[in-house]
Amino acid sequence: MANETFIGWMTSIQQFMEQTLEHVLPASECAPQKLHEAMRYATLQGGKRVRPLLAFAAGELVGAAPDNLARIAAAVEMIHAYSLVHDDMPCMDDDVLRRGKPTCHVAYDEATALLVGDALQTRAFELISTPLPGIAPASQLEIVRILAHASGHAGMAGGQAIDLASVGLPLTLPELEFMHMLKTGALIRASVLMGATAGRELSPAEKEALDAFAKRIGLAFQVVDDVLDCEADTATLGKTAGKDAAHDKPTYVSLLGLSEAKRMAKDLHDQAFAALEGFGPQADRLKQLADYIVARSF
Ligand code: GRG
Repeated sequence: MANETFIGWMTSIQQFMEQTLEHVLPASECAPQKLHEAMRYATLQGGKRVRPLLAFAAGELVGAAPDNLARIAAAVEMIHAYSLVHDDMPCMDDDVLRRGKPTCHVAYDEATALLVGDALQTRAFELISTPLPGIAPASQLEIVRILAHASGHAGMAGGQAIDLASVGLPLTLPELEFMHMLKTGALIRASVLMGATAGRELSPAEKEALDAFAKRIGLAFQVVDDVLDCEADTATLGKTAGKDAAHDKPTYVSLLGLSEAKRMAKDLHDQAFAALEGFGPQADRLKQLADYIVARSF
């Protein structure tokens, strides 16, 4: 795949992910039909699949098997999809539009949306705890641990708790960064680290370099998200634009202003690139993804 253009590579991974998710999600014809249909509604045919792409790009760096990466990537995407379903519920962000269509609790109902999140989360862990051919049990256990840590109180759920408690509060830049490192950054970082744990053993220095890349790019993703919330329209984003300001949420734009926030995204992108220097062309896919994450328009 090394000589493929980035767009060609991205499209082929996105298609592979769609097929994988189709396959690992429960069939909507099987009982309980409503839950299964809603799980598929919330996960299939939507989203950029940034986390799977990161897992694949990191996995390619270590020569991981595509079928194992597909399962790892499906698991992280299902955790992400669950987080969006719960985040959109009236008890949290209370939104009606996600990925260009009605949010899960609007299309179904609140109880179903709650269960969709629960069931996507447990299915994700089932997927990566079923033996992954060619991966040593200790490495597989580490993959499970990485995802559990990134999803829970010390990662995404913890970040969401801080976010909910921060509405209307004047957060400092370090406080905002801490929240986003957990809420959005943890799962992005985990995507890279899980992909990288599915192949050849990395040296401690290589692991550190990939981790530095993953942390910077996770934060850059959020800074760009804040900029887009301010600059892009609802139709382009496929979710309600301008919500952060409307809800008096602290963001990189509200703290730094638009041009400084853009400069911060570029600085984080450059730092992410610098972290990969030691890998040479092997890390080109990750660099191309970093370019995409920072330059994206939705
Ligand atoms: C409910 C435990 C729990 C956590 C929710 C991720 C999250 C935490 C909330 C989402 C709120 C939000 C819009 C955060 C900004 C960054 C972000 C995660 C954007 C959505 O991710 P994308 O752009 O979405 O990768 P797609 O649809 O492309 O997959």
